[in-house]
Amino acid sequence: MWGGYSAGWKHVSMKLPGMAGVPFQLRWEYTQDSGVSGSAAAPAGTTKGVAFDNLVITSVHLIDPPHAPPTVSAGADQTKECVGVHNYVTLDGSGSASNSGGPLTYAWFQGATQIGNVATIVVDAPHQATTTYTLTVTDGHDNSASADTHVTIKDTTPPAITLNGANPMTVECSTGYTEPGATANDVCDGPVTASPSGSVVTSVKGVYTVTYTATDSVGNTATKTRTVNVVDTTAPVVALVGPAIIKVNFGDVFTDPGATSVDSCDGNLTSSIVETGSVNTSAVGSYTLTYTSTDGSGNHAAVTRTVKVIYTWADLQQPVNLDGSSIFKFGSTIPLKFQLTGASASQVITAKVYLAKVSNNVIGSDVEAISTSAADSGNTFRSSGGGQYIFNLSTKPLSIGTWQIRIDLGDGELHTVLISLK
Ligand SMILES: [Ca+2]
Ligand SMILES: [Ca+2]
Repeated sequence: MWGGYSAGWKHVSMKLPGMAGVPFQLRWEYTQDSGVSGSAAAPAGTTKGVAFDNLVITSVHLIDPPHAPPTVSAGADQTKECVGVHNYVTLDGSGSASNSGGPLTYAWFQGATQIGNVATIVVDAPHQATTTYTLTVTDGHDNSASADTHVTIKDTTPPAITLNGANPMTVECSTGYTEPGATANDVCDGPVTASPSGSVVTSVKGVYTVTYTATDSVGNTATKTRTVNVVDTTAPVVALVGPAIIKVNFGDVFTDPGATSVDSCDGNLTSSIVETGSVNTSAVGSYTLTYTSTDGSGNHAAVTRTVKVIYTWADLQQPVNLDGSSIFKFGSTIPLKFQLTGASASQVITAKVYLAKVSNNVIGSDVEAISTSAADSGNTFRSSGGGQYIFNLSTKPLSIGTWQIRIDLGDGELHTVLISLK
């Protein structure tokens, strides 16, 4: 602090940091010299001084000690994951300290713009950037100090994808697939697009994968997949070719017209139809043929056909009119005659006749001749050889009116004719 010596004066320079503009007091003790000529001066200006002549300064006591500058802390640098449009971050300057014992004032800056005036502030930090914030603290003696802190907001999180509809999804073969889509949300960016890729061929059974991709604004990409199972639970459609009931004459060759099968998924399955049952045209009766078709997924369907092997005959012969117009005298005997034809003629069959009253009215118009032969008992026709059969029907047990005559050849066919008794 002794700054020099000139013209018999000891120069004293004093720098008191933090005391700018602050009044202070110096006290000193001195011993008057023998000349008794001491004086003092206090020149204006920032450099205060006193001049003493013939003084010996023995001590200097600072009434207000020098003020050390404050300690500033803007807090540690921070890196935060983006959480949306706003990313609020606390800047904590509370670690700053006034080393002069007085209160601190705070000034936060982003660039040249002041953004806060308290120790701890919350800022909305820019997304996907590193921003520098500066804290300047000033104590009551105009001592100030500044420090920077850095806030980095980054997005390292890909969007989250949510599938619409079921996963896995089941689609019936050949019914079509409507893409149900997906949504995606990014924590930082909000809703983003989820685009599907991959195709579903609904006409072909199988397992398909549709991949949905969503990318946020900084290139974080997410994918999610949907499994689409194209299945076939639908049985083929089997259809008869030709009628469901076919009559074939005894002894004839039966040609099976078959059936067709079309499956909505597997296409034409006609060639793989399995037919069960058979027809023997050498034996009259009803036969069932079953046509079963099974698709590649085990779905099956069947249709059946009835084949009736019947005797061929030349119908009831005269005197019975087939149109129901015959009238016979009540109590007479009616000759019922028929002739088997074709291969049937060689057969010996059991043919029976049945009667049922239809009405008390007479509907016939032609009075027929009657048999003079004895009536047959029972109801079984007699064979007279060569496929010719006869039954002399007694009408004595009957009554006046209209009757239905039913002839049963034993082949399941229903042969009826109406006659009138008068
Ligand atoms: Ca993101
Ligand atoms: Ca099918």
